[in-house]
Amino acid sequence: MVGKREDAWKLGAGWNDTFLWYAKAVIALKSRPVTDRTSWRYLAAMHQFDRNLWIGLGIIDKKTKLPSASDMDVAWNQCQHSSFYFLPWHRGYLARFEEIIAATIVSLGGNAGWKLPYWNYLDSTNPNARKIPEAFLLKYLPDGTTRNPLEDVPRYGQKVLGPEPRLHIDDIDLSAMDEPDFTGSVSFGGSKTLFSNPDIGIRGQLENVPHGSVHVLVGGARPANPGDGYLSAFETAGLDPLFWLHHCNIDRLWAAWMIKPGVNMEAGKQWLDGPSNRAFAVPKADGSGLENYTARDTLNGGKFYPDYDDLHAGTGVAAVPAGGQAAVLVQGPATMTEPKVIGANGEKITLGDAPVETAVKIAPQAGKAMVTAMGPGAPEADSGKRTFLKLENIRGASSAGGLKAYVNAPAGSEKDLPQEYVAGSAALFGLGSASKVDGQHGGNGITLIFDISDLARRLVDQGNFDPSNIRVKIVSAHGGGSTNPITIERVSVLRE
Ligand SMILES: [Cu+2]
Repeated sequence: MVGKREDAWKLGAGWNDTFLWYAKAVIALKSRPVTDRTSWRYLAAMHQFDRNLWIGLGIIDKKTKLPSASDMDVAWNQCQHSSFYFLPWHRGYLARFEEIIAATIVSLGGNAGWKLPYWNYLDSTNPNARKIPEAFLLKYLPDGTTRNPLEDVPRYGQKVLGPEPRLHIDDIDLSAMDEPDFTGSVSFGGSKTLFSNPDIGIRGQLENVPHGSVHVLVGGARPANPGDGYLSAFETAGLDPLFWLHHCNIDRLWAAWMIKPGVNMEAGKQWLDGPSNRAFAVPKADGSGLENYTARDTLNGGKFYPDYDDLHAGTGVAAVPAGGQAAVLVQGPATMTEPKVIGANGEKITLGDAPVETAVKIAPQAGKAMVTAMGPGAPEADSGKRTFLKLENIRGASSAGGLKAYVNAPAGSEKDLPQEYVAGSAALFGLGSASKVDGQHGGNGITLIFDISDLARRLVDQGNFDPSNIRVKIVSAHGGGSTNPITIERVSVLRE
């Protein structure tokens, strides 16, 4: 036990001290009533709560006494997704969770200073990196009779992370780390929004991959209703002890991105002091009340600023050579101009098991300008411009699905569609929650943006790019229990 958060795979095989104490603390938190702010279920409901779903899954029953209405209004259903608040909200949530676990370990007779480990799945130097850490797969604690709470949770997906063709989800990677801007519709951290629960903005690239992918790849689904594994849905994700290690790595990727040369961090008051329409809240570490925080509290010098043992392994961020200059954090307006819609398809589309094709039409003048700008001998000034495919307001009932989009691919069934035409693929983590219509909101669903700059240039070079007829083919799969189709309100092409 040290003062920094460490790589889960470097703590020792099987039942190392960190995981054994974590397991004991989880058992203690699970035994607390849901009205207790330091209980396992209260903490998970802060992410998202659905009473009927929880009753259906046996997490509570119809008679379970819930916290007061004011407690639930302030602290439950807070998770921030599709927003530039995604990273800071989760950072505060993780930090307080870690403190509660650490305090519980002390009360059970363990040492002070327990730190949340991170699951460093993209560390290419570790052959085990993509495997779920061992302690989360063992059925019993070392005594051989106590059920292991780190394993005893519905997971129907992968035990070793990789592509999932059945769900049309490509392999996870670190491409999000290349986004220079924290904020924007195409960005590292997400678009500028108010309190984003339910989802109201556009997901940052990190929130999509690896974040959303790992949720769905591990959570998976079973053929039943409700069928999503706990990690696959907002309402149950926090009930899986692995959730916290996954998010710890996402949080570390943010910390690593911050030391990359040239990145452009958000510095506006709406982000630093927001959201203005509803404050973030966590329980006090002893559960005696609630306490507010802002994104500012999650930055260097703030009460929730984390300390990691390493920001280089598995982050793609190079270490500064000895004697070299560390990057200086830039704070200011985004470096990228917001891309503009230059063409869209005509109608809402409904996805099924077979690929669905829709045509995006760009007006003649804009189309001609685009092809000229991208083609051979293109004007220098245009070479850095990016082109995007936007899938707007994707809606569906299950969260454990995925989709993949192709541009101008040849005719054929999905297995014949070559990878070279892929515009992007994504897990649809939280789709069910984001699509829900209730009294207060209409359910915007999820909006995804894929960078198709290279693909579009290649298609122009091949003479396979008619701006008046860009053929977008989309395949999708939803979780086991749902029979409702996935729909997409509009498909558009954007240019910087
Ligand atoms: Cu998450």
